[in-house]
Amino acid sequence: MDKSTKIYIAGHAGMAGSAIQRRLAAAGFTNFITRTRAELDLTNQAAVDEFFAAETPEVVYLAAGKVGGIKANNNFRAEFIYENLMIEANVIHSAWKHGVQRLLFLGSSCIYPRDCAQPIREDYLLSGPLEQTNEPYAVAKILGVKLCESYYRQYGAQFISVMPSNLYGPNDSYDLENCHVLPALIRKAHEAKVGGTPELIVWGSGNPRREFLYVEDMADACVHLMDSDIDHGLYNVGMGDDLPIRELAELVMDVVGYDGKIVYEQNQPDGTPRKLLNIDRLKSLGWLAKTQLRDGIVLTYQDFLSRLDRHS
Ligand code: GFB
Repeated sequence: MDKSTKIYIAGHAGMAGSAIQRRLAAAGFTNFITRTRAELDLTNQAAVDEFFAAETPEVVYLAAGKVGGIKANNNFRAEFIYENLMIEANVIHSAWKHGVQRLLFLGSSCIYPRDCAQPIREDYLLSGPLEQTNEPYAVAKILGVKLCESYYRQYGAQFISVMPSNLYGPNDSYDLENCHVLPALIRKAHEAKVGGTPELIVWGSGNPRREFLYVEDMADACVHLMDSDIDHGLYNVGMGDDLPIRELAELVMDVVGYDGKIVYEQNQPDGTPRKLLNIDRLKSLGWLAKTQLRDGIVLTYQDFLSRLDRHS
């Protein structure tokens, strides 16, 4: 792909979108189009269409959306389904209408059935019922996959879908009520260490298993896919390995340097028991994740500390 290709990154301020922009910039791309939420409301169809007509991007990375951890997904069900489906429908349709050459849509591993065989292959999509805590978000993300597939099958649009496992890394949210488990544990362990608190609260039983992917690796996979000669399809991206939440908590505590006692808050939801992705499809295109979980947590904790410094 030409380094002057005009690239629109929807969601450039978020954890995933900002990592994609950094990765593209490192690869020598320079011609980015970005809009803040205040400048362009992606749930507004007319505004999105006007934007595409005026800017005519050649390539689109669709990393915008309403995201959050298990509790946010469960509590704000209407916002999660409405905002995500509107953003996807508007951006994907306008991208096709205004001649975008290639588009990458970012989803999530929660699109797959709750109790499907592990590791999860791409063709298990729609083979069973979804996990209840995030069903609205998952349905919206499935819609994105099906939009890309439909515009490819009817019009030949080169729209690709990428489903990462649980992401973590720089620029994450640390809002304890609404964020994902890994940033939550970093913040809780850090505050417990600094405050001399003897216990660390972990939601649920600690038994669910999760696969974590460092966001810079996810961005690398996206750029790799967009640079390959595939023109459509659904691709899982993950480490190929998972661990129980109780082991994750121990690992985070070790990195942070806190050795208190873990207390499980059993009235909080566990969510899906396991969602390990099969990554053979992406592997066959010559891509593998580079960042081991411990190394990624060390880097993420450094990012957390640097933001504390900036805000204090
Ligand atoms: O990361 P998380 O919120 O989302 O939670 P999901 C993962 C697991 O960690 C659950 C447990 O079993 C939580 O109960 N957990 C333990 C905690 N302590 C905490 C804590 O302090 N905060 C949080 N947040 N969890 C989300 C989906 O599912 O994953 C989204 O809701 C999306 O749709 C995202 O797919 C990647 O992995 O359960």
